[in-house]
Amino acid sequence: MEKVVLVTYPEPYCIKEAIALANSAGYEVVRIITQKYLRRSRYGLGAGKLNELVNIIKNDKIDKIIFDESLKTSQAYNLAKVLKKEVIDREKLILQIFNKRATTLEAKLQIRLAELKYELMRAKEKVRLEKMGEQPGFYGLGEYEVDVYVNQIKREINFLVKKLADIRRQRAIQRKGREEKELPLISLAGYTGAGKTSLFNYLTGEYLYVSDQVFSTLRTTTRKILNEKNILISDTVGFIRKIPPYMIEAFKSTLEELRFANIVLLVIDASESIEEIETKFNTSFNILLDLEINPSNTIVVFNKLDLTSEEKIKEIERNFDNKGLEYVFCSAKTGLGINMLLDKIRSKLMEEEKVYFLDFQILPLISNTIDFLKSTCNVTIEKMENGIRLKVRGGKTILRRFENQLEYARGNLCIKDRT
Ligand SMILES: Nc1nc2c(ncn2[C@@H]2O[C@H](COP(=O)(O)OP(=O)(O)OP(=O)(O)O)[C@@H](O)[C@H]2O)c(=O)[nH]1
Ligand SMILES: [Mg+2]
Repeated sequence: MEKVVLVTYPEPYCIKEAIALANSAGYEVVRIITQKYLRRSRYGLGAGKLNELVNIIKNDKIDKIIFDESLKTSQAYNLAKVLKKEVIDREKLILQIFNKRATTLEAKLQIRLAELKYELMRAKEKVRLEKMGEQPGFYGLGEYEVDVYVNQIKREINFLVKKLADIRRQRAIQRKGREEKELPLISLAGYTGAGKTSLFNYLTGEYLYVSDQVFSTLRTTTRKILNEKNILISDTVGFIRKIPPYMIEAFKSTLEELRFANIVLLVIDASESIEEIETKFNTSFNILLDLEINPSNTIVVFNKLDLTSEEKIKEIERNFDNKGLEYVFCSAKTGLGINMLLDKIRSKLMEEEKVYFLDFQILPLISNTIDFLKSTCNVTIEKMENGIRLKVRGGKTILRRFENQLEYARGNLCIKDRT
């Protein structure tokens, strides 16, 4: 294993995550340097810390430096010049992990695409620095060659985008087949290490790879939930803080499955500190919103209940009660709480959303029924020219009952009109 110095932020969860990332990429962290602000213009870090780093490299056997933040080309170059060691920034580190884990063609293409985008952003600057003769590599490139180099990257990007679109289309066809059979789909989402795959394995009887390294899962797998009539569940790749937007874009097709799910289970590791739970919840929830997933189709699953104290559970409940989201506690390891989760899934699947147009004439006949709907379902009312538009989200049985009563009332109205 290559030995590295890790430069990161002083917050415990940042340190923990950065070490996990470094280990997943196959590095051994032998020293850690922290600084509150890592985006200084010349070196990312300040002069004092840079000195500390120089001394560590002088005295210890260090192969590389991992910098837990995105570095501009000029910063990476300045650092490499002073330290005489390769510096890997956070983006590159994540790419290396993705590269190690990728097994499917799609995952490999997505990673190549992300790499090219990383490269494209830095290409011009790199060529400029190399032309100044200060960095070895492809020196002597003229303006013309720079264009050739940049165009080459762009061409490969276009090719990959098309190829990935093909693969996505293929998947959409498969998905359509599933939709036509109307099989409800549940998708697992959440921070890496939350226990999505463990939960998937518990619910399906599968044996997918589970580990405490980051990004254990790099592709979507879909199976039937055991003992349920045709409910499908998908395991997906994990989220992480501060993934650069261009990478999210590259991985979108893997996460895309989430958009077509009837229910998204947002899995959170409840055994971590409240601070960490909040941060990870916010990160994951924002990604779901980015993917245009409706919060009312989401169930937050606090996993690792077996490692969570009574006190912690109460604290989490206090924090989440006012968020207006459904949540449940369980353990993918012991199975505790899983029945409750399945109950929630079943009753959510029973829900649907419908819109009714009711003219003013009919309203007095069904006002009690509407009051009942308001007390049990999610109802929005919009006034129209000659009636109201009623949007209702709720249990299927309640909606059917309402429709029957509506039909009955309309029937009565017809009889009254005729007499
Ligand atoms: N004690 C305990 N450990 C759990 C539980 N669920 C998962 N784990 C452990 O947590 C670690 C991460 O589990 P995974 O299922 O791989 O997590 P993941 O969310 O799929 O992670 P990525 O695939 O990296 O996104 C593993 O070491 C699991 O054994 C649980 O309920 N209790
Ligand atoms: Mg997983």
